[in-house]
Amino acid sequence: MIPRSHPRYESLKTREKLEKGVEIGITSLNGLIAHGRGKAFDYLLGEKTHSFAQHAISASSAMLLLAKHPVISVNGNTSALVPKELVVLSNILDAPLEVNLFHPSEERLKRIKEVLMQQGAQRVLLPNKKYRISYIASNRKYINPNGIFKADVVLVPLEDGDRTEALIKNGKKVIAIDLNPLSRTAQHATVTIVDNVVRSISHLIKTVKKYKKLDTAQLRRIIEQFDNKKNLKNALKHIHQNLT
Ligand code: PTJ
Repeated sequence: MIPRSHPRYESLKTREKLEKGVEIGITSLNGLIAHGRGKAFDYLLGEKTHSFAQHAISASSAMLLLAKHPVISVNGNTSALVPKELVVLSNILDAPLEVNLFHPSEERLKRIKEVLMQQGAQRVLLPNKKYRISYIASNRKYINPNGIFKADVVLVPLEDGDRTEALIKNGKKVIAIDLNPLSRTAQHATVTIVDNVVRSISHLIKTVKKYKKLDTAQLRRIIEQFDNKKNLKNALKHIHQNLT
């Protein structure tokens, strides 16, 4: 049990959630390594949600609200870290959750679905081996015909590098949440939220709720004003300033 007074309480609680994820069979061991990599970048970012992340969250919210078929992709890390928040977002957007794993495991797919259903998810889709996206060799190529197959916008919080590029080549818009602004995912996404998923997901929920009142023209303007390359440069500038 981690005492609340511990100066690294939040960080240690997050680590504990992933350990539990491994114990209950939803997170892969590789997920722990991925977390460590993310954490290093989080230190460099000062463990805060910065204005560049807020800008990306605004653009993402507008994009998700304008989408015809938005889909939220879930993996072993996000299902352990923010399952409830993913379900809330899915319900507000009426967007299905689709479990998509890099490290293939039928057992993990089932368990992650159970965890999301326990949190009140209405639609949790699993990959169907008859459907796939092109330009990708890994297990992530398999998709669901009612989810990513017909999606125009896919939210991919925290994942390995090759799928974002493939999704874009398959004509999808991709919103990524990634602490590493240099990762392939971050560099290739349509919108990149450089922030910890643990912090940014609640900001995303809040902004989507707020923007639900806006009309199409207002939402389009928010997207038009956003420049992902410039925003990524700001994230890197911030890391550089922190280091010097
Ligand atoms: O459950 P699976 O099999 O689908 O596997 C999921 C992982 C995450 C293990 C898999 O996709 C993987 O190996 O990913 P990578 O290549 O380690 O990339 C993960 C990316 O997420 C890295 O760029 C990390 O910096 C970033 N990251 C890690 N933790 C967080 C994060 N970004 C945002 N919030 C985090 N908490």
